[in-house]
Amino acid sequence: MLPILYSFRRCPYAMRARWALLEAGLLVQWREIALKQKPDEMLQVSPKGTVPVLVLSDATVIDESLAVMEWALDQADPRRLREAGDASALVNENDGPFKHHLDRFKYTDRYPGEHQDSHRAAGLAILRSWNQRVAANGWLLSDELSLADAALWPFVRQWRTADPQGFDADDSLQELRQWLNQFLEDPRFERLMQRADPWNAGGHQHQFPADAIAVPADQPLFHLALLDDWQAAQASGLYRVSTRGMTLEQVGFIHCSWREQVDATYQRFYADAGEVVLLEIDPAAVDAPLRADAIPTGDLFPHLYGTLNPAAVRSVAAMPKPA
Ligand SMILES: N[C@@H](CCC(=O)N[C@@H](CS)C(=O)NCC(=O)O)C(=O)O
Repeated sequence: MLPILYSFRRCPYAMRARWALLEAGLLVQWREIALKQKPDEMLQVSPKGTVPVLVLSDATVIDESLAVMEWALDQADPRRLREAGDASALVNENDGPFKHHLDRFKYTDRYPGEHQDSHRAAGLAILRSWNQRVAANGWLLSDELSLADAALWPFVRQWRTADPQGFDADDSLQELRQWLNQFLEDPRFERLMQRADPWNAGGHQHQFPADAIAVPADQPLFHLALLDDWQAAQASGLYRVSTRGMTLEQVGFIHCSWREQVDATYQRFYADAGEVVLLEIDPAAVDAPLRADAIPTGDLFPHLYGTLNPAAVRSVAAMPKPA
């Protein structure tokens, strides 16, 4: 059974959790909630009543967003978000002081006696320190995307939503704006923000992501590989090429096909390549998550969210060169 996710579309904590589920190639039963009318089923498993809440198939309840991210990345971390350094200090700064100032800057009328300007100044001081990090490194922790980046961007987006003109015109936030835009322009963003009516037990049961399905375990998968890459993988024991010229780390998954999709993929991407082999993969033997995701045309393609273990490859055939 798939895990159950209680979520709220615009909640930045739920957004960071969904981002990690997307990264890890996971599918969940998606229960969108209304904050004003939380379902009893959710409150029974997590009486504190905040989203996100993830309920695993063994009934384990994870009801802190960062813990949901950690759990998801334990299943798979193909872009190595957790290898870029320790995210905890930045996450604490975000979830503590930054969120405090963000709420009081954005919703000042809900906090009698608070002054918007002082919270704007304090929030901006934190944003500027993050801007300096991004200007120096490319990302918050290093020159690689990390868990800190994935955990913080929904909150920076919320700040921008509260004051788009101020945020966009501030010279001291230039690099942070570009950093935020990379998330907003990422195809994952649209998937993250899919809509669903609030869940009820008798209604339609959605999955997240809504444009994905589980990969059947009994239908072979195929992957086109350059012969040199495949031979190197046999020597090293791991194959990490996503598609021609792109690594698993760059893309986030290894492209695969079902049998009827192989020829078109070959014609499109490999017809002018050197020696190409067709790997037949047993989906039941891979040791990373599989998810079939819709591409922009709406067609579903199976994706492997981790390295390909050569032991899961059942046969290797040379692809005939086109006549
Ligand atoms: N520390 C929690 C905070 C989650 C949180 O506060 N979520 C908000 C929505 S953004 C919530 O559910 N609030 C409850 C409510 O508004 O009733 C986490 O990281 O998951």
